[in-house]
Amino acid sequence: RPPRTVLLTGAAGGVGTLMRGLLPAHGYELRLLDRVAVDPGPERVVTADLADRAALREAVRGVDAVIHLAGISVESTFEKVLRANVEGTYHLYEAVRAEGVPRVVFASSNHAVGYHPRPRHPRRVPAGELIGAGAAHRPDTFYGLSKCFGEDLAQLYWDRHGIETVSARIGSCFPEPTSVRMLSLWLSPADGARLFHAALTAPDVGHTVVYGSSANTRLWWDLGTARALGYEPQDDSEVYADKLLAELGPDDPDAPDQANLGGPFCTDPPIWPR
Ligand code: NAI
Ligand code: 15L
Repeated sequence: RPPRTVLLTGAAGGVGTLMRGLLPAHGYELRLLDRVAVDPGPERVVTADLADRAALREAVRGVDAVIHLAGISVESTFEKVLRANVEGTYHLYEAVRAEGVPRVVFASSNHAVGYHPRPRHPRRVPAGELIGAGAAHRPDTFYGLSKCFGEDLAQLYWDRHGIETVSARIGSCFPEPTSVRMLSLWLSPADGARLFHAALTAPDVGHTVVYGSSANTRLWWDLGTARALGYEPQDDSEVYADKLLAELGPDDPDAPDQANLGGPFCTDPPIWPR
């Protein structure tokens, strides 16, 4: 039967709040988990940290799938990333395994492959030059490294335990693109919900890696594996291009903070221990 009850972790965050609003129209009954309080609503809510194994077991009990968004979502100290994204994602998968949940959709990130040079075309990139889902991990931060770990953890739990995952390397999921780089990465909230719906319902995904973006004219990566799940993006960031380019000017593919997929994550002062 198609999945119906879905646990949304990280439900209080930006993407979680957007998906909480949009996924019920695709037929889902959501359960929400976050370590901070979520705005009250009709859903069952679990306020717990990913370190709380007992709470995770209870939260996933009886759901058809989990959309795993919870965690640190930008660069941070190694210790914080380790705790929330590495250990936290492991605890989530252990709960999923113990309770027999068949599928997870994992919010990976473009920063798992952030040090790949970006295509240099100023606008439409020829299909043959798009970055593929098989691109090697090239994390640009401890944060990106934790997403590489999450993808590998998902592969292990598929190979060892038969738990399916779609790892979605999300570009930038916000109501609107706000930088020239985001013209290439943008995942509109409505397309985000379409992508999660496809990832929840496609048959036999095993562990599949997809990029999460809208059908942007300036896309840098190949949406082929996402489309193969049934994802049909409807939006294109190009409608924002004139305004953003007039305000900000074109990006320079030779500038160190714009030369790679991960953009400024590749050059932001890292949070190394002293
Ligand atoms: P966010 O930072 O707004 O939300 C993350 C949520 O996770 C927060 O509500 C936070 O309280 C919760 N959380 C953090 N650590 C936790 C823990 N230990 N236990 C329980 N809850 C915890 O991030 P956003 O933008 O909503 O992103 C959601 C997910 O998607 C993240 O995993 C992020 O890495 C990923 N992603 C987001 C992108 C975007 O464009 N927004 C792009 C690529 C990936
Ligand atoms: C991410 O992985 C972050 O979670 C999000 O906040 C954005 O920074 C996004 O990548 C991006 O690259 O724009």
